[in-house]
Amino acid sequence: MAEINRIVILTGAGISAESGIDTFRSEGGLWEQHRIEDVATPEGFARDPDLVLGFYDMRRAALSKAEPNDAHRALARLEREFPGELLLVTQNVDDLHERGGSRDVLHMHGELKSALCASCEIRSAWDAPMSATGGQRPQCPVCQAPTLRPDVVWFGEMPYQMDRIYAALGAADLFVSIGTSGGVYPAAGFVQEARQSGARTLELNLEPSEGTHFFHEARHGPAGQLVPRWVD
Ligand code: BJW
Repeated sequence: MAEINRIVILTGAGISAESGIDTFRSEGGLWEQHRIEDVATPEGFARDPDLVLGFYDMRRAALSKAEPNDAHRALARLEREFPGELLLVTQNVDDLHERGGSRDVLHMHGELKSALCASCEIRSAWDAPMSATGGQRPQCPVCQAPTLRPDVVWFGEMPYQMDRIYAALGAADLFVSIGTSGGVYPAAGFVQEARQSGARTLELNLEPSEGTHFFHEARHGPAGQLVPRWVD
C-alpha cells in the first residue's frame, strides 16, 4: 500500500455505544424515543424550547455517567504516535474522545457541554441543566439574555468547520469512518469526497452502513474491538 501521511477519521454515535451512550437510529435508540422534528430542528426548539432543553439535559446527565472505551483510547494513541497529519472529526456531541486522551477533536455537530447564546452568539462552557426551573431559563454569562441554547447542530443548520474538513478530505491518503450509519449529510458524503481525491477508504462499523459500498474496505463488529485492532 502507498505511504500514508494524512489521515481523516470520522466518528459517529456507534463509537460511544459501548460507553453506554444511546445511538440515534439503532433499535431502542434516541429516534425511537423522540421525534426528530421535535427535538433536533430549529423549528422544534422555537415551538417548545423546554422539551428540547429537557432532551439535552437528559443527554448531559447520561454523559456524566459514561467513560471512554477502548476505541476512544486507541484513537488517542494513534494521535500521539502517528508521525503524519491526523484530523479527528466527530459527529458526536459527547466529550469521550477528549476524556479518552485525544487533544485535537473537531466536533462538527457541536458539543453537549457548550451553550450558544442566540442573542450575542457567544459560546460558553455549560455543564448544568438548561430547561426552565421555576419558569427561569439560565442567562448568557456574557450578555445576560435568557437566550441560551445547546451548542449543537440541528437539521437544516450548517455543521461547524466545513472548510477545514473539506480541505483535509481533499489532501487525505486515508479516510476512516467509525460507528456511523451514513444517513446524515454532509458527513455521509465524506467518503466520496475523500475517494475522489485519491484517498483509500475504510469503514469500521457494527454493521454495513448506508454508504458501505462507497468504501474500498469495510470491517464489521464492535468499535471497542475493531478500532484498537486497526490502530495496533
Ligand atoms: C456501532 C456500535 C458499536 C452501534 N461499534 N458501531 C443531502 C441529501 C439528503 C439530505 C440532505 C443532504 N444535505 C443535507 C441534507 C439534510 C440533512 C440530512 O442529512 N438529512 C438526512 C435525514 C437525509 N442534513 C442537515 O440538515 C445538516 N446540515 C446541512 O446539510 O447543512 C447544509 C450543508 C450543505 C452542504 C455542505 C454543508 C452543509 C445538519 C445535520 C445535523 C445532524 N444533527 C444531529 C443532532 C446533533 C445534536 C445531537 O446529538 O442531538 O446529529 S442528528 C444525529 O445524526 C446526530 C448525529 O451526529 C447524526 C449522525 O448519526 P450517527 O452518528 O451516524 O448515529 P446513528 O445512530 O445513525 O448510527 C450509529 C451507527 O453505529 C449504526 O450504523 C450502528 O450500527 C453503529 N453502531 N453500536 C460500532 N458498538
